[in-house]
Amino acid sequence: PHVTRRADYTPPEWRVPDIALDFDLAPEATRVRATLSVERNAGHGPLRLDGAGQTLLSVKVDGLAVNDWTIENDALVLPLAGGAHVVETEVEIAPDRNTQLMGLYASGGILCTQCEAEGFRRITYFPDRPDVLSRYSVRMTADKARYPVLLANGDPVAQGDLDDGRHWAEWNDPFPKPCYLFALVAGDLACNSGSFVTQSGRTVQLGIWVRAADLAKTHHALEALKTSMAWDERVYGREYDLDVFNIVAVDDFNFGAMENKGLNVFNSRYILADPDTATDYDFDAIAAVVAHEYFHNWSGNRVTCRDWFQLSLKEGFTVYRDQGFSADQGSAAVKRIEDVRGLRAAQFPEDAGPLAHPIRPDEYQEISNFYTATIYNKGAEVIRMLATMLGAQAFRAGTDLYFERFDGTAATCEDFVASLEEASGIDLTQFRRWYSQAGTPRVKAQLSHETAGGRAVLTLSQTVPPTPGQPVKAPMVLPLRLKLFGADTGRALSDERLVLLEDDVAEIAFETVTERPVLSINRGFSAPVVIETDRSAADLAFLSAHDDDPFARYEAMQQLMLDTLVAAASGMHADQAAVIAAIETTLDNSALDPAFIAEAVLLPSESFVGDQMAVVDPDAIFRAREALRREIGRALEPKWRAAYAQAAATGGYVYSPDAKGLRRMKTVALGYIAASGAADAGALAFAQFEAADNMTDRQGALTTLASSDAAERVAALDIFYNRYSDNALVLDKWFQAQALAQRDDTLAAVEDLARHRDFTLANPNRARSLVGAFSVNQRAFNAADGAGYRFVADQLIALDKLNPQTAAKLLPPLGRWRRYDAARAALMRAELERILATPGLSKDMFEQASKSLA
Ligand code: HT7
Ligand code: ZN
Repeated sequence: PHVTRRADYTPPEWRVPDIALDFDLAPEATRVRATLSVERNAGHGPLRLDGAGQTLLSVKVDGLAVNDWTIENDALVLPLAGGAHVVETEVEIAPDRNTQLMGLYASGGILCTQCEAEGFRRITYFPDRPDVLSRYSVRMTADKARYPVLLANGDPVAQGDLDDGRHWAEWNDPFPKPCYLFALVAGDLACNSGSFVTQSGRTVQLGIWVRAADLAKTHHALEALKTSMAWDERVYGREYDLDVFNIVAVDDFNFGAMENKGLNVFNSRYILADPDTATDYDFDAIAAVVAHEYFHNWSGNRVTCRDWFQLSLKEGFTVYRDQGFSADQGSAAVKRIEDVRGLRAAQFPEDAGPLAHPIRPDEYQEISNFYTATIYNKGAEVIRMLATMLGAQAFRAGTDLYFERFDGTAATCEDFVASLEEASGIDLTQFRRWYSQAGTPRVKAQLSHETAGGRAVLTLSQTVPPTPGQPVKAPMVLPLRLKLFGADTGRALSDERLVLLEDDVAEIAFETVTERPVLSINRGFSAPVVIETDRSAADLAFLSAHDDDPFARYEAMQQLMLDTLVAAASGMHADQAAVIAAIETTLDNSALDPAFIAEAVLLPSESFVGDQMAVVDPDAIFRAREALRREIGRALEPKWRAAYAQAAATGGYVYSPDAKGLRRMKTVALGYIAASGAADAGALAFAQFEAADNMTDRQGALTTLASSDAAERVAALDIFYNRYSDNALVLDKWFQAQALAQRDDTLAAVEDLARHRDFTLANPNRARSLVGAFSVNQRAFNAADGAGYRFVADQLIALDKLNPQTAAKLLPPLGRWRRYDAARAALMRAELERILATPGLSKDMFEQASKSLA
C-alpha cells in the first residue's frame, strides 16, 4: 500500500490562483468544465492534477487542444513549458452511481458534494491538497423543475432561465480556499431564512435549506447559528465575512456535517428537530455541530491546514471552541462530564489499541481513517491544556495572533503553538510532545502527611505507554489542577494549585496541613490522563459529597463505582454499600442541579469497566454491573420513585437547561426502578412512553423497555415503529434501541433487523444505528461463540463495497482483540483475516484491518 509521510512534505509545484467551474448537472451524467489559471511555484516538474473515477473528455492549454498528457495513478499529468498557463478540462461523472458519498452524489433527489478530504478529485482534475488555495467562480445549469435551487460557495452573482426547461446560476467566492472546501447543491429545497448583523454592522442572510416537509424542524438550527455567530464575535473576536451563509441538510452523509465556505452541508440528523422527533441530546448535538461548522469559518477556512497531517490544527481547535460554546449554553459542569465520558469511551481505547496515533500523525494510507477521536477529541484536550496553562487572556492574545498572522494561508500545528508561545512568553518546547507522542499518560499520585509537622507531600509520577511505532516515550507536560480537603471538617486545606508535572517524578509540598488531607486531583479533567491513587472508598465518598469542583465530585463517584465493579467482576469483595450510600447522599442534596445528579449517579459503562481490567471479561462485567444496578435500585427504591415523581411533575415540554435536567433525571430514575425488579416497572415505563409529549421521554422509556422482559416491551417497539415508519431519523432510534438492548436474544434480533425492509447499508446513519450500535453492546458483540464478531464482519464486508469510508470507521471494535481472552481474541482475529482476504477490499478497510492485526 502507498504510505504518505509527514516528513515528505514539499510545497506544491504549481499554484492555482483562480478556477472557473461550469457544471451541466444531471444525476446520470454531469459534465464538468474546469478552467484553471496555473502558475509555477517550485520545482521544474509537469502539472499534476489529481483525479478519480471521472471520464476525461478534453484538455486544452492556453485555449488549444493538447494530447501530450498522460494519466498516472489516476492523475492527469501535463507537461507545461512556461511559468503561467490556462488549463481547461472537461470530464463526465455519474452522481447517481456514487455510493461512497464522496465528490458529487445524489441523496434523496438532491445533488450535493462532499470534498473533504479527497473528494474534489472525483469531480474534476485538480491538485487535491489543502495548501493550494484558489478563488472559485461556479456556474451550474440544471433542470429547473427537478433542481429549482442551485447553491454554491460564496455569494450569488446571477441566475437565469433557458428555453429548454433548464436554468442556471452563478456564484462567486472571493476568499481563496483549498478545494476540500468547495461545495455545490442542486435540489428542490425550501428555505428557513434569517439574518444576522455582525459586530461591524454588516447584515448576513442566513438560510437553512431542507425538503419542504421538514421546514418546521429547522428553527432550532437557525437559532443555534445566530447564537454561534454572536458567541464567536464575543469570545474570539471572529466576525463572519460573506453576505450569505447557507446550510443544506441531506439524508445520506458520511459524517456529521461539512464546513464548506459559506455553504455548509449537513447530515440531516444535525439539523432537523422538533420535540416530537428529537431528544434533548439531539437538540444539544444540533447546536454543537452547527456551532462547530460555523466556527470552522475561521479555524479551518480563513486559516486552513498545510497538509492533512495538520488536521487537528482545525479539528482539535474547533472542537475546543464548540465545547466552550455548548458549556456557555447550559451547565458547564454537565458538559464537561459528557465530553470526558465521550473521550473515555472513544479516544482512550483508540490510544491504547493498534490504531493509536499522535494528534499530528506521521503517516497514513487513507486519510479518511484519521478523522478520529484522537484528532478531534484528544486534539481539543490539548488545546484546553494550552488554554489552562496560558490563562484566558494570554490564550486569547495567542489565538488573535494566530488568526491575524495566518489569515488566508495554509498553516501547521507548529504555527499555532508558536503563536501561543509568542503571545504568552511561555516556553512550550516540551509541551509540543503532545503533538508527536501517542498514548494516554498515566499518573500515580501518593499523598503522605506528617501529623506532627502538618506537612503534606504529594508524590506524582508519570508514564506514557508504548504505542505502535513508539516503544519509548519521553515525559509529557501535564497540567494538573489539585487541591486538598480536610477529612474531618470537610474544609479546604489549600487553594487550588495548577501543578505542571514535567518530569517522570515530582514532589509537591503543602505546609500547615492541620488535619488528614484528602486529595482532589485533575480537577475539571485538566489533563487527558489516567490518574491512579490509593484513595480509600471512604475518601472517594467524601469527595463525591464535598469537593467544590463539580467534575471532581463526579469523578470521585465514578472511581468509587469503578473500584467496586472491577472488584466484583474479578471475583473479589466489592463494597456495594459505599456506592449506595454515596448515591443516596447525592440524591438527597437539594443544592445540586438535577442534570448533574443524573450524571453523577450513573454507573460507568461496561466498556470503561473493561478498560480497567488486565483481561476484559464481558460476561463478568455485565453480571457485576447488573447486580450493582439492582442493589442500587432496590436499596434506594423510595428515593428513585420520589425523584421520578418530582421530575415528572413539571408540566408540559420546554427546552431549557432546567427542563432537560429533570427529563434526564426522570429516565435515570426509571432505569433504576426497572433495575430493582419492581413488578410495576414495565407498566411505569410504558405509561411514560404513552404519555410522553416529547421524544426524550419516549425514547427514555423505550430504551428501558427494550432491555427488559416486561410484557409491554413488544407493544412499545411496535407502536414506536408504526408511528415513525416514515421518519428515517426516528427509525434509526428504533434500530439502535434494539441493537443496544441488554438481552440474551439481542444478536438474533439484530440479525433479523439486518433483513428488515427498512434496513439498508446504503444510508450511513442506518448502518451506524444497527451495526455501529451493536458493536458497542459489550455482551452481545462479545458473545463467546464469536457470532457477534461474525455478524459485524459480514456487514462490514458488504458495506465496504458501497461505502468504504463508513465501513472502515466501524471496524475498530474488532481490532480490540488483545484486550480479551485467548478464545475471543482468536475469533476476532479470524474475522479480521476474513475481511483482509476479501477480494476488492478498499484501501480504507485494508489499512484498518491490517493495522488491527499487526
Ligand atoms: N471537516 C469535516 C470532515 C468531514 C469528512 C471527512 C471525511 C469524510 C466525510 C466528511 N464529511 C465531513 C467535518 C467537521 O469536522 O467539521
Ligand atoms: Zn470539524
